[in-house]
Amino acid sequence: MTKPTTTNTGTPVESDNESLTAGAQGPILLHDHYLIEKLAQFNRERVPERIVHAKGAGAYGELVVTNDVSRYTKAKLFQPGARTESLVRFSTVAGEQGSPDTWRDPRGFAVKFYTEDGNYDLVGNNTPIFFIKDPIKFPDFIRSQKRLPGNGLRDHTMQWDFWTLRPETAHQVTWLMGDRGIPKTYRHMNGYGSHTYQWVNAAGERFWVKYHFKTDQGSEYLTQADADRIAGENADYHRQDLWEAIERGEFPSWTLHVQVMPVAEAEGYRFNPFDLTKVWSHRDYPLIEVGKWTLSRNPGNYFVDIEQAAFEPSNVVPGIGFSPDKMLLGRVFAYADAHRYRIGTNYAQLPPNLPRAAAVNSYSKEGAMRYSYNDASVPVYAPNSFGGPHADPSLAPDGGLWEFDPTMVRAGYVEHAEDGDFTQAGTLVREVLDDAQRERLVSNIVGHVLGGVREPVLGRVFEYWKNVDPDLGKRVEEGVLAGRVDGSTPPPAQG
Ligand code: HDE
Repeated sequence: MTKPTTTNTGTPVESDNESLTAGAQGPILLHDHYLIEKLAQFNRERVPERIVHAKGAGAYGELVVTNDVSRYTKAKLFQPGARTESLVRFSTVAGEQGSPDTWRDPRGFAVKFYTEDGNYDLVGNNTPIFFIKDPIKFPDFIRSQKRLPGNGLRDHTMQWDFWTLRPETAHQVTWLMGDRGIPKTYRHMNGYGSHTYQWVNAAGERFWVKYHFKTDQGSEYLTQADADRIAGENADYHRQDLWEAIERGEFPSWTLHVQVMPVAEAEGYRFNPFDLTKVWSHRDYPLIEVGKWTLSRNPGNYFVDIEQAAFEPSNVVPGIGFSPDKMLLGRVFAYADAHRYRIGTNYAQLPPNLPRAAAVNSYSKEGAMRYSYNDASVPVYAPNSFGGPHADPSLAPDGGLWEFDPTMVRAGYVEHAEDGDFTQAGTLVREVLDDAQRERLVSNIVGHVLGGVREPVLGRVFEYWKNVDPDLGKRVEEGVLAGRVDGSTPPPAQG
């Protein structure tokens, strides 16, 4: 026996097929409130899509700590043997909600840990670096990757105009134009916290750390040609792959590692350790295993669990803090602001965002759509004489303390010995990629540039790549000028 259809307030309805009219051929009657409820609700089914990372997919899982890193952090979720429920959302960056999963783009790798000290959100990407160093450039950067104001079309000249005028983008663009710019699936890509964070141990000692989720499925990619074909066949290719793998019981997992830098080594390190366009060499700071992170449950409802999921870098827990990374500090403001705009002031009460292992004793109250509230006996102000919650510094997250020169300036980061916009991009090309990977990198760049980059930007593109690596730049220029997507040098002119 199926359940009777009801209105949103539980009243059984007499028909889901015919509106109420005066006679079979007569006008629809205003008091057919069920008809009105259906049409009005339908008009309001969408919340604004994320301004970036609009297209994505997600799942629930668990982190199990397999090593002892307690000498670096007192965070409860990272203690030996700790098990913490988790939610992840993978995503692309520039595309709108209906865009193809297989476009060339960094992938979001947003992880929420439901810890007993509240939610800890590690909101990273599948790349250890990013395009820019200062949050003030973020709106400009994103707009240059999206659509022209006049015709609403995407434009490769606009993209390369921004990239070549902001050379700090070179490391990330080199990474993006390589194989890892189009992962085979969300399961076959690594994840990174990207920023430098701070860990604090029980003795109050501080360490700088970087997070690495190494895929246990192996890092695999799609060629541009395969990705273009799949984009036309199935825009939801990655979302479907993740869902079906978990449905098959083929639970994807990653091994979580950290790099740890003692605070005292930061100032003398060869790269500015807080510059998000740079990595720390694994030779300098080797990976230390933390645990196994496995996804094993699909969302019960995509809109409720994933579209309304709110990840925020500001969600840190005791033992974890921020760092002088300006991009991280900008994000600490921006995400909660985005959530309040996109899914309402009480977004933290929505199912995927509600802490699952910690009580909420905040003095926040009321606001649209609020449905849980403090007991009437709990005061709504602090201080108070009636047993309301009180702040306890000994329990609070360390937030991140560090020494700095307090003089107010607008300036770039302090340059360290080997800093430079092209140094790590060049190292990536010459020391990390093999010949075949370099070949595909050239081909992808040439193909993208041939996709419509005009002067005065085109000349700067060649200079940009020659600054990354002279040979690579030469091959890109020859490939573009010969109009050859494969980046091969043109055969000598016949005759
Ligand atoms: Fe984001 N970013 N971001 N971002 N970002 C958002 O938050 C922002 C940056 C990342 O699956 C937004 O809820 C600023 C770096 C992911 O729900 C927004 C800056 C990294 C997701 C926002 C950055 C990221 C977002 C859009 C420059 C990797 C999707 C909607 C300081 C380390 C999370 C939203 C999800 C989403 C702001 C740069 C990753 C607008 C201001 C760097 C994975 O708030």
